[in-house]
Amino acid sequence: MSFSLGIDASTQSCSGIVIDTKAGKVVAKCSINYGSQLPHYDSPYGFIPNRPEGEVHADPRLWLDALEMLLGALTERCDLSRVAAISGAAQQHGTVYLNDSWERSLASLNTSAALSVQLAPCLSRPTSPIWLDTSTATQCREIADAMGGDWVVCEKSGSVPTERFAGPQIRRFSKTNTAAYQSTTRIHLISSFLCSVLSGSDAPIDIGDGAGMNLLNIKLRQWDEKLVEATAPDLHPKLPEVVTGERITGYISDYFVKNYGLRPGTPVSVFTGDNPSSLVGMGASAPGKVVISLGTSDTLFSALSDFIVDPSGCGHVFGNPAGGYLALQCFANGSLARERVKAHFGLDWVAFERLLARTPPGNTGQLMLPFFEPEISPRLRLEQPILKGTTLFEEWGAPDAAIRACVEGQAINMKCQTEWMLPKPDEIYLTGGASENEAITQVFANVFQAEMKRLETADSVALGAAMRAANNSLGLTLADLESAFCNRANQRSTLPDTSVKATYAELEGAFQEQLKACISSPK
Ligand code: XUL
Repeated sequence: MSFSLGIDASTQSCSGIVIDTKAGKVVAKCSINYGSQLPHYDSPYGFIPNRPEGEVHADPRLWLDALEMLLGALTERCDLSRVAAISGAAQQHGTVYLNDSWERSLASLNTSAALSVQLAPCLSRPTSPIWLDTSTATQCREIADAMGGDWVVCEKSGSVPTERFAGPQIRRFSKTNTAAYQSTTRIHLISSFLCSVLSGSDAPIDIGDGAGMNLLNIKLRQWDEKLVEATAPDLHPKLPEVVTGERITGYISDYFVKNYGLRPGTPVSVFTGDNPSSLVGMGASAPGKVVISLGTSDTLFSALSDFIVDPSGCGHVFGNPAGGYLALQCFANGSLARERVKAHFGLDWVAFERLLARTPPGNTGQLMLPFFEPEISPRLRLEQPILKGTTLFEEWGAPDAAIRACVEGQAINMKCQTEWMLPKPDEIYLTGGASENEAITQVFANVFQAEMKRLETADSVALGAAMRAANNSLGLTLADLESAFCNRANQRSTLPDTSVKATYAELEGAFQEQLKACISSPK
């Protein structure tokens, strides 16, 4: 038995990968897109659009249906009874609120009804705030005040109180819907919620994802009593246990044995967040390597051996599932912004890439602050992106220049915001859906003036989960798994064009000036 299954429940889709650890091969992979394959949830990008006050919520039943569709699709591609280890990862920060029927329901699932139907009555809050939610500025301030300031919270939890993080979200719920909060007996992250469902019993939270809550003392690896108290009343008993990444949380629930042919007794390892999982899947869990992931959110992250913090307060330190820390910067305007520009001009990805490739690096000085959604790095809420250049360009009349300005703006902003983390890297590992796009990859190589290396698969989150499961349950080391699945020899590499270095230094200066003007005079 050498197969390992990794699951990635991300913002817009749920993906899975099955690896054969003996043969060193990917056996099957598949992805379910929430918007197109579960359209009745009215969540085209994986969340419910147009909620008030910066709220961004998703329906947890959507994740359950997608998980079932994914496993169904995988049974058509491989024999799931050969899977001997399972783990997973989910978009970070989102919280799921459950009542006292939760554990009973998990233990007594009926194999002939959908999970989404059977577990719906356990939800004490019908929808879950996710990482795009920016509704908790007041609660962040209140938590900081109660703790003695932002930096006290940051020193303990690895981040200043942050709007999308679980703690401020829980506080807001406890204030705005006190009765429902009181009837909540368990609050899970999306990762630990799905891990519980797979293992048929209430699962712990791992330190990788748990660090994205403003509740954990990241150095002591346990809930911080003061933070927990400052967040909401009677919160401690509602939180699951915190564990490190090597914990087996249980064995596959009978529901999945009967419905999807998984083998009884298959161990399930604690789930983690998508970014910590991607760190493992990229073969970058040892310090010294930098990963950029171009997904719904764009992120840049790197394993750290020592605890450091971002002086701007926008960056984060999480736990590394392989031990030590993980420094991360998240950009809300990742794929969502690229998709908005693409949709604005009615293009597909092929045309987007063609137009991007035919425009010159530096875009003849035309630039965009590409923030459609409230941005978190830096914190900035624009009504629409800011464009600076010719009149035609500023009026959105030049599709090719607008596309280049969007991607260059994303890359330049990422470079500027992450300088606290590391000295200039010479090579960067690139992953996520948009890393498949050659023209986008070239822009990132040129802006960072660094070689971009990509694995054969862009599914590093699901791969990282499968590798972690194999490490925990099949007696394989992460180093062995890395050499089999993150094979450097098969990496595709994109070199920077050194002749455009000065062009980008100039554009970066102009970009910074525009940014400063917006931050000092917010709209
Ligand atoms: C990280 C973050 C996002 C989500 C969704 O802090 O908010 O990257 O994990 O991918």
